[in-house]
Amino acid sequence: MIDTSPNTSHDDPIDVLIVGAGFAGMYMLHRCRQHGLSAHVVEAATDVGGTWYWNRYPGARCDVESLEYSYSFDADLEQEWRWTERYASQPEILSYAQHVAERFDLKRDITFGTRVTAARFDETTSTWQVATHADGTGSEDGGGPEGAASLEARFVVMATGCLSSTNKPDFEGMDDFAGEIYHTGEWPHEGVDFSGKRVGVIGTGSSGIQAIPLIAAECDELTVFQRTPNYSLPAHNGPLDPAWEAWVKTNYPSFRQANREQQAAFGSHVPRNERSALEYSEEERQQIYEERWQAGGFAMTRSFGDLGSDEEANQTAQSFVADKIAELVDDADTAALLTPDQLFACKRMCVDTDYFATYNQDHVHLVDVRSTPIETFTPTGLRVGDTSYDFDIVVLATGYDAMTGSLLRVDFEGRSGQRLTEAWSAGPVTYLGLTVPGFPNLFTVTGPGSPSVLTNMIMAIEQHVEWISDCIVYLTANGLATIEASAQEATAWVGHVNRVAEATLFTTCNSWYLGVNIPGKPRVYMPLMGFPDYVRRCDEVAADGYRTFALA
Ligand code: NA7
Repeated sequence: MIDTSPNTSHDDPIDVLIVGAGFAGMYMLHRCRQHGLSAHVVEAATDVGGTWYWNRYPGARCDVESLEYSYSFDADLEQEWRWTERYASQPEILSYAQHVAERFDLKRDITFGTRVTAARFDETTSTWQVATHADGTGSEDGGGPEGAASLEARFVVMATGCLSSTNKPDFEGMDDFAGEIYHTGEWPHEGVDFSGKRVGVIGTGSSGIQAIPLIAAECDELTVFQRTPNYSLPAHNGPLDPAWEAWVKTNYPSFRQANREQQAAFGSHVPRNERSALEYSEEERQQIYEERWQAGGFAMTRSFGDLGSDEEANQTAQSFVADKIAELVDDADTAALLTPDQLFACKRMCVDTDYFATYNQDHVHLVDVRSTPIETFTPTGLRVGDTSYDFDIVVLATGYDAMTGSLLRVDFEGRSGQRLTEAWSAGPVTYLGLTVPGFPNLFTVTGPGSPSVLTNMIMAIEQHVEWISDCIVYLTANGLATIEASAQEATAWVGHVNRVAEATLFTTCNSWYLGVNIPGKPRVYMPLMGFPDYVRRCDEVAADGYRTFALA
């Protein structure tokens, strides 16, 4: 059984309380130990893995290539771990997370089955007073203890992930539905048996697009409810090419460094063509798109330098994909309904295996719920307009309260009793996406205002964890108790993040980057585009002795 009450003595606060045991929390713990800082992790799940612990739906897979979506901080780990596919599946990524936890003996400092519910900054002691609640899901060895506990820490590091607070639309009548309902982000560990079942899937983002072909392969009837048709590029997944693996492993340090110089911190072997799409003839352009479509994954998004800034250039990518969908989908009406009518790559791009072709199967149906939304669930299914659909299982692939959801779920109370929910009522306010004015000694790994979800997350996590741990070491070595972002710097930072986004076309779509998928959430472009420039800025701030912060 895991100890659930680490260092609760008020005489002896721990240095760093880490919330979350996904890739961010695990590395943060390891790094703290390396620096001789006392640290403890509180994790709601029963094991490590974060997003890869929760997202067990069929087809769940990372769309950054496996040799890149992995830690770079330990050369031996990099060499010894063997990925089997070009794009790793959820079970394999979860095994990798478990391997890392074991290799670095992390679990002895992780309390599982427990949520941080509230945290108050005590201005007299310059520590965080943190409340936790064990929810009874407990540890894997048979259920942890239920109940509340508190602990005290000098620093709190939120490693809660960007896509971890599920969005479950409040459809009328949902409680009356007699069948089963599952959200992709809270998938049952024992799996779901779709054989012989009538299944409805709501949502066609990355999760829906990955799950739909596999659910279709198993069930009797599948009906997909689509509000917005999405762009999806073929993964062309397959067994990992041994020659490519050998090359990468021989050159890992330079390969990682080349990736860190990419806007999205991955894909240095598929460089971005910086020239305008409009500089090419139609035939040349088609050939470039076709090569990149065949290369698979996100390659096509890097076809030309102005797809994100010039509508006419973007239109050429839109037409190319529309033609591909028309080729892949037999029924012209279904193909038309699946064809996106928004800018290419404006919402989060999806990567799929056989998604569009799935609609050629007779038992797979597509229903447009944009013109007529889902009206209500019924005891036997759901109703759209005058049409009722009967289901045994409904899958909610309806996404997340992204980037801020899991941060705001904790009742944070900063200086002078200020609540984070109030401070962020008009949108998240951070400095560097790492710190929040009014909330000293609180750090957010891949927080809003940092490149985070626009990058290879593991690279972004490593950069943040290293910056945060170096900062705590600096403060400790210099006898400083607190670090706090100034309101002025944070306002300027939010302005910078917005200006960078507004220079592109990407603030115009209803994407979760803007928070518009959540009713009432302020419309603010939350992530910052451009990983390498961002890293340079963070490094400059550190090299300058964190002088843009208030240190005391
Ligand atoms: P997404 O990308 O937010 O997709 C959610 C989908 O659910 C999307 O198609 C939504 O339509 C749809 N949705 C949400 N609410 C409703 C309601 N009320 N009615 C009908 N349809 C609805 O989440 P995912 O889990 O697929 O992916 C999240 C990220 O995980 C992904 O981007 C990767 O980074 C990994 P909408 O587009 O809002 O019209």
